Order: sequence, then structure tokens, then C-alpha cells
Amino acid sequence: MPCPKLWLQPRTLICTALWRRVHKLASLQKASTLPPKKVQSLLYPFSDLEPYLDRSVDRAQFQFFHPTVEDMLTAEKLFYSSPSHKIDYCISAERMDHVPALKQPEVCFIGRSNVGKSSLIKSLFSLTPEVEVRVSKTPGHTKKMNFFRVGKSFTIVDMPGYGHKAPKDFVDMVEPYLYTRKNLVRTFLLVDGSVGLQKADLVAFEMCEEMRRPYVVVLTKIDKCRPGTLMAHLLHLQDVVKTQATSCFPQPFLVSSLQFGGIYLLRCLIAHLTGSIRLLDTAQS
Ligand SMILES: Nc1nc2c(ncn2[C@@H]2O[C@H](COP(=O)(O)OP(=O)(O)OP(=O)(O)O)[C@@H](O)[C@H]2O)c(=O)[nH]1
Ligand SMILES: [Mg+2]
Repeated sequence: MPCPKLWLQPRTLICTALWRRVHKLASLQKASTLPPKKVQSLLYPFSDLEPYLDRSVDRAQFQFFHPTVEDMLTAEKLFYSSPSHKIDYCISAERMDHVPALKQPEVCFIGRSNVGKSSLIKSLFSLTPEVEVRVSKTPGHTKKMNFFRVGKSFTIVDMPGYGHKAPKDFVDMVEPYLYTRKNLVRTFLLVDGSVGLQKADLVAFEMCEEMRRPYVVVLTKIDKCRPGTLMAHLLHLQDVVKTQATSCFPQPFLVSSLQFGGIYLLRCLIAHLTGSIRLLDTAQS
């Protein structure tokens, strides 16, 4: 416990406030001190679902990207801000002519309103809590395309959601970006893992397929439902990916932004896709 007197000093107060805001599971290094089973579940959330999967189903499709803990630790370093590697909010754009002219590789997060796009980005940036990513219970909260720079390594873009309470100009705003943004290396299409695929998600799949640009599906809110239910949603999604998608990475990623499940793996995937790290061996299990 800090000396009570120190609490009265403004600098210490600020530092304490920042320190407080860093979640204890934000860093893999800290998470690794938990019991092994918990660590496994946080690092590779699919491992929790395996017992619910029929023996005949090939596990490989859920684990193509399976980096080592060392790789994840290397990726994690990119998510710490420093004077030479500044992580910051850059700009909010409503139209393409407001979009910043950045050359570094970019990834964006799309999905239904309330699916957890901003929460996921907030969780990715949880090692740098001074970067403010706004989340809300109310659907339709994010109204513009919000750009966050991760040094010179890459940019992450938080998009407004589609579906319920989407901004009126959603299509005019997001589609041109997805079609024309040259440095966009991957789109992350988020689907609510606790409710499974909805009609609006299928429309988003179609849009991503029309674009013919590579995208990855992420199942969010995995903490919100039972493993059996999540498994059913995952298998339905896998079926759609296999039968209807050609530009989608065959492995869906599972995350809980509130409990940090899958966050370290996703940081590593982003670092890898943007060419920011070199993996030791992706084929390892
Ligand atoms: N239980 C749980 N709730 C989550 C998770 N991720 C997000 N939420 C909640 O879902 C709600 C919506 O989260 P946001 O991140 O604002 O969703 P969004 O997709 O950015 O929504 P829009 O900006 O409106 O499109 C908030 O109440 C979050 O706390 C998660 O992993 N688990
Ligand atoms: Mg949002």
C-alpha cells in the first residue's frame, strides 16, 4: 500500500489513476502467472470448447493460427506506448476525404452495432489506458470511423456498426473505405458469439465477399453464454464460412473483451498480418 501522504501529491494521484486503470489481465506476462488451465483458456479460448466437439470433427480448422507464447509476448510489446512508438487516437472521419493519409498497414473492425467492436479495441489497447476508446451499452454509439495509430507499425480503425440504430450514412461512409483503402490489410468482421449469426451478419458476409479483400471473423462476448451454445454458434458460422465464403480466413477467433480471453492471440494476429513481427512457427500446437 502506498504511503497515505503520497496520495495527496497530484503527480502520484495521476500515476495511481493510470496504474489502476490497467486491468490485471491486460498483459500476458501477468496473466501467465495464473493456474495453467486458466492461462490456456485465456491464450487459446478454443481449448475450452474442444470437449464439446464431436471426435470426428477436424480440430485443425480452429487452430491454423496457433502462435507460441513467445510470439504473443513479442506482439504484446507493440501495444505498449513509448516516446519512440506512440499509440494514440488519430482522427474520426465521416467521409473518405476526412480519412487520414497514412501509409502504414491498417486493420479495421466492422460488425453489427453493439457487437463489441469498440470494446475489443479498448481491450487490445488496455496496456495503454490513456488511449480512450469509447464503448456503450446503447447500440449505434460509434458514429464515425475512428483511427488509432500504433506507432509506425499499423493503424486500427473502429467502425460504426450496421443494423439496429446504425448511423444513416453507414453505407456511404464504410463501403467506400472498405473498397478503396489501399493500406487496408485485413478487415475483422465481428459476430456476437453469445447470440450467433443474425441476418444482418449474413449481409455483412456478402459485402465482404463482394469486396474480395481478405477478412477474418471474430466471435465476441464468449463469456456471455455456455460453452455448448457457443460451440453451436461456432459450428454454424464455420458452415457459412466453408460454403459461402472465399476471402475469409478459415479460422474464426474467439474473444471476450471483458475477461481478456483471446485478446493476446488477436494482438499477435494483428502484429503478424501487418508485418510487424516475425513468427517463430505458426504451425505449432
Ligand atoms: N459480456 C461481454 N460484454 C461485452 C463484451 N464486449 C462488449 N460487451 C458489451 O457490449 C456492449 C456494446 O459494446 P461496444 O464495444 O460499445 O459495441 P460496438 O460494436 O462498438 O457498438 P456500436 O459502436 O454501437 O456499433 C457494451 O455494453 C459492452 O460492455 C464482451 O466480450 N463480453
Ligand atoms: Mg463502437
